[in-house]
Amino acid sequence: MRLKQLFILSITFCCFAGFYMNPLAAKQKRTTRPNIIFIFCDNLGYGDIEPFGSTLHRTPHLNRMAKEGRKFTHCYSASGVCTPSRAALMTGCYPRRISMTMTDGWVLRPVSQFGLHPQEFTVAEMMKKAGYATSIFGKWHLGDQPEFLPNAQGFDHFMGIPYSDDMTPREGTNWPDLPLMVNDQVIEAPCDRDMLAQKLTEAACEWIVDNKDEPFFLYFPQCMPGSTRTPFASEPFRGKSKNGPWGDSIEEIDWSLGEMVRTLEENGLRENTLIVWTSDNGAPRRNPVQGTNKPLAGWGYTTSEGGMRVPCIMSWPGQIAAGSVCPELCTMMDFLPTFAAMTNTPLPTERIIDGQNIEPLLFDKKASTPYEAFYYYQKFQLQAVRSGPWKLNLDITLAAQGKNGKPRKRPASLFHLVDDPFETKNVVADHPEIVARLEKLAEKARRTLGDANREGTEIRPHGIHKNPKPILKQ
Ligand SMILES: [Ca+2]
Repeated sequence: MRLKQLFILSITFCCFAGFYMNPLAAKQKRTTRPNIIFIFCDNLGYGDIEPFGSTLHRTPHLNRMAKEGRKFTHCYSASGVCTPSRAALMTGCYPRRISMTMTDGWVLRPVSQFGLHPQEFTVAEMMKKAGYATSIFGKWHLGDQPEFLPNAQGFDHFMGIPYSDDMTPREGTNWPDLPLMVNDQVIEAPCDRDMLAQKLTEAACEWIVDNKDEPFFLYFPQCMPGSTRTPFASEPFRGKSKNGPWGDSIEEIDWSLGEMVRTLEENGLRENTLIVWTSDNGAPRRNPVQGTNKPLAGWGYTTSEGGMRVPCIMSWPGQIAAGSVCPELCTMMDFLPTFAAMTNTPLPTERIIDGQNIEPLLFDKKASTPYEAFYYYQKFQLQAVRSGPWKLNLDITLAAQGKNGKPRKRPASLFHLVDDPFETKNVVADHPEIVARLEKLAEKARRTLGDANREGTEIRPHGIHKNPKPILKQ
């Protein structure tokens, strides 16, 4: 009898101890096989959606996602422009490390001889190794020759456009009609850009249903709001927002998220799916103004905060705390190592991966950033460094911009990004010791990753394809 009482007592104690010592024990156990949907918008600004302060665009599905998930308010793209930012997401590396910072200019052009090196290890290849079905629906932009396209970089299935939506035939080029592709076949050229979001969303939802019995990784790089002056949207959204074509396209992107969530729910997959929603770089400067990066300063295509800090929301019911905010620094390079950790998949050891495992930032409210420093590169040039709340814009000469542009000297400036998010107070003269510390961190990056007119010691090449051919409809 006493023994039985003791037994019950100890069981009770263990339960309580377990409950109090490990809050996660009360939740459902986290699987190492979650489905992952990664939605990546093009040029959508920090302040362009309601959860990040927009009062112009209606984004009900993102509002719900933020309410049920976690907002990351200091999440950085590794570049202010498309190709390098996507290269960083795919490889977990600074674009400079894999020589994807400057290939044809700012970004890859159609019929380019350059592309993401086929020997780079992509997040899709990692997910394949973990036993996942993989797909991409949307804009690729890491090379348009066969060995650079998604099917050669770890994706079982590809539907979308090989580069930006504004890269259509123009004088003096051999650029083909913008192709809509399914794997290596062109199914439509020129592609009807108004219908892109609709068609890709519908196909992605079908793919989810077809692959519901195995773990899947679905990468959805939305083509919009994209790079044209008049972003595209289908008829139900065209002319409906309060912000012209820019707003219409964002409201359609929000609808697209809603369709994917609905498909997950209808198939009993929502509890087992992590959704990440973010953008590849900030909204570019336009006249009249289209997108906004408020409350951050600066525009897309630059190393300003508005150019590289992006809205990011993650949601996984029962696992990620609902309605929470993570103000810790994380980057687009972190998803490869994080998904690897989440699925217990070993990463290659023979190469440097710059990203960090940010699993703690997803699941533990008290976790802090693993970064000592984050580096802002523009093409080859290191332009700024962040450590803790401090951003140091380096004392440099900026390359010439535009037709009649001249190189421009830019003196150093220092901002406290938490106390002064809009960067109104340059305190470079007040904190020589912080400047010196950040300068030292910058030098560390210059040595290994390089800088303008300086070769890094630890960089890898991009791919080259001699005699590139345009992608044509057969
Ligand atoms: Ca972009």
